Amino acid sequence: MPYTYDDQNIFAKILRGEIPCNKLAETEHCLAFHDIAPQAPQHVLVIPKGAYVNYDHFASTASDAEIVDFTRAVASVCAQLGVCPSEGAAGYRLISNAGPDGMQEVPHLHVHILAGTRIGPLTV
Ligand code: D5M
Repeated sequence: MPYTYDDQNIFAKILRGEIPCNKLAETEHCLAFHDIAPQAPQHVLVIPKGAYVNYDHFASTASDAEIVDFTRAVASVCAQLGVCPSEGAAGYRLISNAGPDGMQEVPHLHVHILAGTRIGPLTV
């Protein structure tokens, strides 16, 4: 089934500047902003600027430059938040929900960065 992207989703509106966000960082291909309903003391979303529904859409169709930029942007935001174990901090969790089973609400690829507390075990 081909990927269909709804350009009326809320993150597309943020990218077009139609609604505000609490921006943390921006790169050529990505935007990072604070989640509006934080689930941890630090809860940031990183999104590509391109029109990708989810991770598998992005990984199969984005350019290498976009993929590298996105991967590094996530790590850079973790560093900015001061949560990287490689720098002696206590760590973080990355989550990217996809589709109904993943309980994805916003159909634009995003990675959640959750940190600032001991995140519980993964459960289903
Ligand atoms: O998560 C979608 C996430 O997007 C959820 O944690 C709330 C967040 N959200 C929704 N609207 C906004 C705005 N306007 N700013 C910031 N964060 C927002 P999902 O993985 O799709 O379930």
